[in-house]
Amino acid sequence: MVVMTRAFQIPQQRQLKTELPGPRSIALQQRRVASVSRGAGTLANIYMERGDGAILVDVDGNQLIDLGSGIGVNTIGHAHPDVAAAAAEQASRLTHTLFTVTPYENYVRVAEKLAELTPGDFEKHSILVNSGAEAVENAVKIARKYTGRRAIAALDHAFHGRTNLTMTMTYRPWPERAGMGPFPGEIYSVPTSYPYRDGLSGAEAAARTIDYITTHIGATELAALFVEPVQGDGGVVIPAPGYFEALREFCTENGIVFVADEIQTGMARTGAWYAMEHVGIVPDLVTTAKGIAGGFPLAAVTGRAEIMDAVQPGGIGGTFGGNPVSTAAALAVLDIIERENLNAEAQRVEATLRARIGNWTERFPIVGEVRGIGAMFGIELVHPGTREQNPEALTAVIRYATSHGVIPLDSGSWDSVLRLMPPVVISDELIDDAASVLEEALASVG
Ligand code: PLZ
Repeated sequence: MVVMTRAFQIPQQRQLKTELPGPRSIALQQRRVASVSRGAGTLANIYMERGDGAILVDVDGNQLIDLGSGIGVNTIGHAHPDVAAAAAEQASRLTHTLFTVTPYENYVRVAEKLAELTPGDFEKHSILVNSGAEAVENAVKIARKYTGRRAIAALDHAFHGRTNLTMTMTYRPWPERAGMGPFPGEIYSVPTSYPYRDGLSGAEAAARTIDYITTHIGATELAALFVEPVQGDGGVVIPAPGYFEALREFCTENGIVFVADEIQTGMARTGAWYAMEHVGIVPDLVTTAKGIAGGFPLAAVTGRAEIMDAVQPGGIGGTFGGNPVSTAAALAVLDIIERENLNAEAQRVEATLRARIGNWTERFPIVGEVRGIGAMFGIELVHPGTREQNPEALTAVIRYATSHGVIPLDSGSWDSVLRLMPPVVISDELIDDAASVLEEALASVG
C-alpha cells in the first residue's frame, strides 16, 4: 500500500544555531515573568515561532525535535497545510453562531464521524465542547443524570483536568490541587493496575479495584467509573492484561456507566483511533480532545444514544463548544489520519522506539522500565538497584535534552517518568537522533 505522507517545508532535522534558550527566548522570558502568572509553569523556556512535521523552530532559528506534541495534540505533525487551509477558509466565512442558537453542518459532521470512529456498533450521540476537562465534566453530568446516582470513581494516578470537578478526579494533590479546595463531594479515587509498581495480574488488580468500590462506595451508588486506557500524565501507565475487561463486566452487571477518557490516547496516538480498541473494550461514553483538531480547541463526549439523550434539552451546552473553525480543523485532521494512514505510522513509531530504546533498562541503572504503545512511551526513572522514584534524574534528563534541542515530556505521580509522544509523522532518523541525545542525558545523570 502507498502511504501518502506529505512533503515537509522545514527539513526534518535538529539544528542548533545558538545555545538553548537563545537570546530572543531569554528576552521573552524576562517579559513573561513580568506579565504571566508563575502558576503556569513551563517545561523549557524556549519560545517557539513555527513548526512542521516533528520539528519546532524557535525564535532564534533553532530547529528542535518535538517528542511531546504539546502533550499529545499535534499527532498529525505541526502546521499541516490542509488543516491551515480548512480553518482559514471557515474563518473567512463564519466563525460563530453558537450551535444551540442557530446550528451549522460542521458540528453535525464531527458528531457523525465520532459515532463512526468510537468503539461499539450502536447508535451514538455526541456533545462538543472546548477542552478535555469540559468533556470530562459533561460526562459526569450525563452519567449522573442517566443513572440517577451521584458517586463518581476515578483511578489512582488519573489525570482528568483542572476545573474544580476534574481536579478532584485528578489523582495527585501536588501541584494540581494543593491549596485550591474546597473540592466537590462524591468523587472517589480507587486503586488501579500499575504492573511495575504493584506486581498484580489484571485479574488481581481488578479484584482490588472492585473490592474498594463495593466497600467504600457501593456498586449500586456508583454513577460512573472513569478510566484512561493508558494514563498519560500519570506516567504512561498501562494496566495489566485483563484489567479493563473485568472492570467493564463489573460496570455492566451493576449499571455503572463505563467512561473511557481517551483525551490523550485517542486519534491515532496509540496506533488506533481509540486505544480501547487494543483490548476490545466498548465503553458507554468516550471523551475525546487534544489530537482531534490539530491544536484548535475542541473536545467531545460520545456515547450510547440513550445515555447521551438522558439530559433534558438545554441541560448541557456552552458558548464556544464545537465552534465552526475548530470543527472545520477537526474534519481536516480526521481526513488526514485516514488518508496518510497515521494509525500505521504510530505503529511504525512504536516499532522503531522499541528497537531503539527497549534495552535502556540494561544500559542505564536509573531506568527502571521502558513501556509504551504506539507513539506513547514512558521511561520510569529510579534510584539504581531499586524501584524508588527518581524525580531529580528526570529534571536533569529534561534539562539536558531541552538544551540540546529535544523536547520530551515529564509525567508520573512522582514526576519520575520521561514521556515521549512525538507527532506520529516523525521519521525513523529523527527518532534515532533524539534517542542519542536522551542517551547522553541518561549517561550524564547515571
Ligand atoms: N483527560 C486523559 O490527558 C490533559 C494536561 C496539561 P484539557 N492532559 C494534559 C496540563 O498541564 O493541564 C487531559 C488528559 C486526560 C483530561 C485532560 C484535560 O484536558 O484539554 O487540558 O482540559
